[in-house]
Formats: sequence, C-alpha cells, structure tokens
Amino acid sequence: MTTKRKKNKLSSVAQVAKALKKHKTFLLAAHIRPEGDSIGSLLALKYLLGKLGKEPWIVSPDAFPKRLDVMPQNGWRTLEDMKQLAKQPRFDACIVVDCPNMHRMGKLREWIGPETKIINIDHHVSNIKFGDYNLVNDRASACGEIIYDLYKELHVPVSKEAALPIYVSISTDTGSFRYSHTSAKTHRIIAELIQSGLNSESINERLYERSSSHRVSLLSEILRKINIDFDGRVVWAVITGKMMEKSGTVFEDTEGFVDYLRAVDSAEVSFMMIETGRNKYQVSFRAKGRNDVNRIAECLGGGGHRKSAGCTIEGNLSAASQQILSVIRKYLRKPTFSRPVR
Ligand SMILES: [Mn+2]
Repeated sequence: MTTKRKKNKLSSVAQVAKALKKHKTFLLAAHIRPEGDSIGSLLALKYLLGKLGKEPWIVSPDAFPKRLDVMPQNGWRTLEDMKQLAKQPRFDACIVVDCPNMHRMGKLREWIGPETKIINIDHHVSNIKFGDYNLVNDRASACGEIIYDLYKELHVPVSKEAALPIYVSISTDTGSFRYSHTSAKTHRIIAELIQSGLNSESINERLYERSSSHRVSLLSEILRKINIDFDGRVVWAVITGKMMEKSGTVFEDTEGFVDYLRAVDSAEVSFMMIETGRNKYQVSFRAKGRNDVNRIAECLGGGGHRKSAGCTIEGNLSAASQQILSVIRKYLRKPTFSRPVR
C-alpha cells in the first residue's frame, strides 16, 4: 500500500514543519503499548497542530495507561472509540512517532490509505525510514526532543500544557536523564521547561513513586529468580503470565523492571522476557558500557537503540531463552562489536 512512497530519504525539521502547515487533518499515531515518549510526543504534537489551526486526532490501539495519568487523557481515542463515531474522518496525513517501522503501529496501519502522507518522526537507530517524510534523528534522547525542535521551527511558544508532555517524554525515555543521548541540549530543553513554570518534582513523584503493592510484590518475585550467566556479564529474568495473574498485575505494571537487571554491577547485557501469550514473549534488552543491544534485537527480528531495544519471540520458554542467549554469546565474544563511545 505504500509502494509509491519515496522511502529512505531523511527530512529536515524545516521540511516537516512545512508539511505540517500544508495539511489540515492529521492522524497522530505511535506504537502498540505506548509509553511515556510516545504519549508525551503525541500530546505535544496535538497542541502544536491545534495552535496552527489544524485538526489533529490521536488514535491508539491501546487505552491510555494509568501510570501516565500525570498527563491529560482528553482527546485520546482508541480504535474502539473510532468505531463508535457516526462519521469517520479522512486524514490528509499521518504522523507516526517513536516507531522504527510501520509494523509497530499494530492495527492502526490499516487506517493509512495510499493517499495519506506519512510523516515519520523517530529517534530509533533501527528506523527504516518508511514515510514520505522521515524526521529521524538517532541522536535525540526522545521523540519529545524532536517535537520541541518543531515548536522552535514554527515559532510556537512552548505553553505550560505542552511543557508537561515534552518533559514526560524526555524524562521517561532517558531514565530520568541517565542514559546515552542525554545531551547538553536535552538539559537545556528541560531548563527552559522548568523556567516556564513546570513543576518537575511533583511530576516525578507522580511518574516514579506510585508503584502499587501488586507491582512491588511481582518485582520481589522476579528479583528472587534472576539468572546470571556468562560470568555475570548477562543478567536476565522471566515474567510469566501466571506470575502476573498471581500478583494481580498486567503487562504495563512491568514497565521499568528490566532496569533492575541492568543495575547489577557486572551486567553488560540484561534482558527481561515477558509472556504476552501462549509461547509468546516480549523481550526488553538493556546494555551498559560499549555493548549494542540493537544488534542483538535485530538478529531476533526486533530493534531499538544501542542501549535499549526489544523484540518478540515465539517458542517455549527454554527454547526461546536459549535462542536469545546464543545471539548474545555471539556478540559478547566479538570485541569488534563495540563501537567507540561518543
Ligand atoms: Mn522513544
């Protein structure tokens, strides 16, 4: 359906700003199971397009996650909500954020007709530049940072309502300004948001200090069952559907758990396998130092960033985990695999 698109061509912030001015009705989309960067970027884009007098529609295959309710949910539509509408909107353009490929959009892909322009805004190194416009900057700490660039390019002041989602986007995707690609520019953007009145302390409290007792009890079970391999260089764990059921948790409650594995001092590569269906696992990878988990995830049909990536894998637990470990073994052994730290 997208055969006529000029793929693989990068676009500048100015070119995408021009495209935003050109069109009227926009579908704003992110990946399935959206997290802080996706949702923050979608909301900040929605305010930006509103200021330009456009008609933005955020549509997601998923409901708004409760743990991100520090951000407003009004205007968030699920595919189910869209089905209830008497008249379906026609979109001139679709802005896809935080998606390395269109597959990550899930069922939302079906909403993009051949005449709909695709504006791909992303910071994944694995992005395949699938859009008519590809504003892909793998140096950006979060998509929210690229949306901020669009505000500047279009001379739209970052209002208080836009500052909040931009902050959430950057804060969550950088692990509170700890991970790679957290740059001087990242901190300058945050300084500007705080200067304009954003209360980062209360936002952080609502984002990071509200684990339910169910989540904590699931975490305690996982931490008792971590696997340490390759002389401590690889640390991994599994969350089964049964464990979630027993603790009264759901998939979104597991967000951030992989970072506890990464925090083990000897861990160079860590991964968490989360059972999402029968013999189906969502795998999150994290790397420390010079390791590149994007490569590992790509070998398994996924992708992401150098320090944080993911894939889905099918098969029974022992076969699936062995498959992952064998790919990791391959990359951990190759010294040429590491690239110099920028
Ligand atoms: Mn992101």
